[in-house]
Amino acid sequence: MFKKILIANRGEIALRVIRTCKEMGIKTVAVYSKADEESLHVKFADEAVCIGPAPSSESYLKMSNVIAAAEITNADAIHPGYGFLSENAKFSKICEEHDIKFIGASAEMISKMGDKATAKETMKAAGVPCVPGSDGIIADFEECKKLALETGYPVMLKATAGGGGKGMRAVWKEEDLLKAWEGARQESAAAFGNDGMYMEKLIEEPRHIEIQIIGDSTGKACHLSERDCSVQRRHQKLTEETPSPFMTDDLRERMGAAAVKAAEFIKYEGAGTVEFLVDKHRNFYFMEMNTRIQVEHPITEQVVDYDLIREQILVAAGVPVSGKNYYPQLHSIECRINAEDPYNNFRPSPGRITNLHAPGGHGVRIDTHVYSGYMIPPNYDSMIAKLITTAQTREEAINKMKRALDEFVIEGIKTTIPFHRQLMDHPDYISGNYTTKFMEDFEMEKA
Ligand code: MV4
Repeated sequence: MFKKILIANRGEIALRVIRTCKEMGIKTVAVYSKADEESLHVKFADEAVCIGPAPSSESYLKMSNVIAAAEITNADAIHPGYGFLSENAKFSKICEEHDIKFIGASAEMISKMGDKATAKETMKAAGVPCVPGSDGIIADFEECKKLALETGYPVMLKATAGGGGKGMRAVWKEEDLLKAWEGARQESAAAFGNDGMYMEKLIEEPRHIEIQIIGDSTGKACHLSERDCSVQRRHQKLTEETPSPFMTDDLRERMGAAAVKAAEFIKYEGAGTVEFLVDKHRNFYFMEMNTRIQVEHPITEQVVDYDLIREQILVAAGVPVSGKNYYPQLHSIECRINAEDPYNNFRPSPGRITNLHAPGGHGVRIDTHVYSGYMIPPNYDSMIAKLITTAQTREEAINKMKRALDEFVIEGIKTTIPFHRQLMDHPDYISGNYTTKFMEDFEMEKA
């Protein structure tokens, strides 16, 4: 078992990993930028190393500095959290070359799943349902035009190096295809240095339902059921829940089995998430595979009573997984509390928290690194806390979320608390009748 783990991240996820390491008797090393000198993860870790100035590119993303911190503290493993270097194949490789265990996927796996067209071809070969469309990358516009006719409009053009909607274009009729093709390729080349495109039949008003999987070093995998992440704004998840209100026992069995098949086919090791698009007829299609722990992992932990970070560390240390699948015994909802103003187009609202009162009580979990007096730096993403409620039924979990949101006081900055409070009163949310289009039509009621 590892003696010392360096956490190459910040904020709530750094705290989350430190907590589990402490429970496992593993020493921890925090890395931090100058802007994070007063952060809790620095205070909670056994050791802390400043790896550079505020900008991520000169600190949390600077691989040489992260590796140097691991070397001087003699850490035997690195947990990357999510974002930053968590899906950076080069970093995974550098860890391997320095004999430091990367608690995540191998460089080959990250590259394979990170290239969306390759990931899809792999899943097709594994027999996982995929959206009809191109076989891999489209060679040129002539082939694009031909494929769109074969697939049938509307179609979705997607960047193979993309994800999160960048370089993606929905095309409803042939006369719009050329402009979409050129626009998507330019956007993808600019964002990723890669203009490779693939095509899919457009799935109208899909739900985003993802399956948590864990694979071990023997090639065995299991699943821990689904998370519904359909409430998103500009491809940023706002709230997630498990079980999905759209799920049936039969669909869960089939999606879980497809995710396990995918993981075992690629001999996936560690925690991963297989994302699916689900249409209104409950057909599901592979969308992407994430080779990291996800922000929303706590709702799964809550309903199956399972520490996913602990499992990641055990698998990385070579311990086999149980192999059994896990099904939700409760209902859990996560609301992402961001330092953003929902009354002003969710624009960022960094600054000092002058007063904070966090909710508590039965079935309320808060994963956060902020505290009264904390100065939220403008350099990093805006999420400052995750409020998670868990109860026997969805109605009770929603009711508990309303009570917890009403109790949650954060003064000195604007937050998305008012948005979540209105969401919990929205008839389409309460009925569970929402898709990825929900936020397009959502309007905040004036304060
Ligand atoms: C789609 C789609 C409809 N049809 N693919 C958005 C980002 C990336 N994860 C893939 N996405 C989509 N792919 C086909 N063939 C609709 C989306 C989509 C979406 C998917 C999940 C969650 C939110 C979304 C918001 C807009 C579009």
